[in-house]
Amino acid sequence: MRFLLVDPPHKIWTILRAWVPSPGCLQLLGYLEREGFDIDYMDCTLNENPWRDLEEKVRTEKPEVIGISVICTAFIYDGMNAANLIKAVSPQSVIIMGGEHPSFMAEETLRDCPAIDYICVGEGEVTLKEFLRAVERKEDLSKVLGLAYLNERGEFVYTGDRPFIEDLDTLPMPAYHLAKMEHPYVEIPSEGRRGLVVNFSRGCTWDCTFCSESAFYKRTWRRRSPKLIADELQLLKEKYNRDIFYVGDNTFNITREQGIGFIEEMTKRKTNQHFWLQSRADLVIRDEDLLDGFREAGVYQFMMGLEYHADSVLKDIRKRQTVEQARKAMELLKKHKLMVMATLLIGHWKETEEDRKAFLRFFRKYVDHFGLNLITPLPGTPLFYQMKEQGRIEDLDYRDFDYLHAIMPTREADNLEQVNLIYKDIMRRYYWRPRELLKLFSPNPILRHHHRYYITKVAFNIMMHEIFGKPMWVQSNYQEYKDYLVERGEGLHETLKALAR
Ligand code: B12
Ligand code: SF4
Repeated sequence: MRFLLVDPPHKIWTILRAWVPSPGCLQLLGYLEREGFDIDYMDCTLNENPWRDLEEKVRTEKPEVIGISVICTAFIYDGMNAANLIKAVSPQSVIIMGGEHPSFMAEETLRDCPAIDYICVGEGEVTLKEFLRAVERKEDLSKVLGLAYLNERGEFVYTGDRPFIEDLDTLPMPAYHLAKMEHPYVEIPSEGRRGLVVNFSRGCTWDCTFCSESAFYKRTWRRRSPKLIADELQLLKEKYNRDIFYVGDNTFNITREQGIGFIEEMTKRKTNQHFWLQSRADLVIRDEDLLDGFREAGVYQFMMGLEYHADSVLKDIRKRQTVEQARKAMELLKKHKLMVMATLLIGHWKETEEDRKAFLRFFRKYVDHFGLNLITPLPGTPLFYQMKEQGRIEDLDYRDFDYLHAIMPTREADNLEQVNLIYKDIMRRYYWRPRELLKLFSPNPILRHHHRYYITKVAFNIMMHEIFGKPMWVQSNYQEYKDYLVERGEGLHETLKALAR
């Protein structure tokens, strides 16, 4: 039985301009391959004609089961469009969708898009394996944990929680050999041509109200052991020439042992690779004695979710961290010659212009890489339910749930356009300062490269767009699904057009 895993066509994020094979998809594929399944993978964003190539492949190969991966809310309509197209050209293929958003919003997704037959709720490996076996043997799917579907009467069925895999070390290496690792889009332009995103752990033990990751993994954390992490990184260096990584783990060093093990392995292997890790201020402080070791092991930057400069807001979003800790962590990183990336959240209900001035004053003193976001009530998070109850969610177009679009007004800015302008204004005030522009000539090559990329490519493009109406950057092979349907013409397209999102 043939299984095709599809990462649907997406518009690449204008800010990052990076595309990488999804670590979750590669992990699923590696697992299924080891279990002996006949698998195939299509990362459509990288295809010359993303929608056409997807349609052609499904039409000619008609795989029995097709999986669609939707890793974030902003991608859900791409996933639904792919499901509709697939169902139209191969009605006999069974479609299963997985990922965070469909897991949290399973019933809504199934009702909005009847082309999707099943949703895998939660972690995918074991559920998908059991699902494929059950489909192959025509067994009762209601016995497979972690599945959601609509039964013959149209009632929503959830088969129950799938327990998490206890030990991530039991998973095989992600299937890099099935990814288009040589494709020119597979890079992280802000970090370098040989950049890649990797992922070695799942979840987080904190419970910030806006965080979908901690909600998805129910406030648990599991990790691969440092030896296997180092094996993967070494493979990526030797076989794929990758040497700079955004490590997607939400909180890399939840335990000190993980950090110590990583430092020992990477120092021993001398692969000369560079890492951007994510952590929390309190953990950076706790591990101060390890910071030199991290740097010597190749870490060049810590990204911390510092969010805001006021303890009252940090308390509201349940950050369980203080402004003083944020300051101390940033100072320590500087002291140990590590770059500081802060992810920050603005657009809080009670926020005022005075707050934003103080916010900028506080963060611009230390931050090398300014990760400004608008607070977003991602489906599945406590914030989503809180805001829904209070009727504050004004934009329900999931495409906008990418932290760059205002979804909720604030007490002061009562329409979303105003909130969007506030965001742009802070970005402008942050980047167009002499001190920031000087970083274009920084002696630190990573910082210099990063700023040249952001200022000369991203910020310049945005400025030209806003002043002269020049188009915003988009990948050259990008095609809106609706445009594809028009181009495609003939019989099916009217039905599909009516369903298109
Ligand atoms: C890699 C990555 C990317 C890549 C995307 C690569 C790709 N091909 O999709 C890049 C760098 C491009 C990216 C961009 C963005 N990302 Co991103 N990204 C990640 C990251 C770091 C890793 C995802 C991953 O592989 N995780 C590991 C695996 C194990 O988890 P998983 O993907 O959930 O997969 C498991 C299950 O969901 C399930 N599953 C998944 N698919 C399928 C399919 C089937 C058929 C089945 C059965 C099961 C199944 O099984 C998998 C294995 O158990 C996560 C953070 C994280 N730690 O997860 C953020 C994350 C997914 N990104 C996020 C966001 C918001 C974005 C952006 C929208 C904006 C931003 N600020 O980054 C942009 C997208 C805009 C755009 N147009 O490009 C959020 C999503 C939040 C949400 N709920 O919407 C996350 C969680 C980060 C965060 N905490 O904020 N991202
Ligand atoms: S610390 Fe980070 S990963 Fe953990 S719950 Fe908070 S936002 Fe999510």
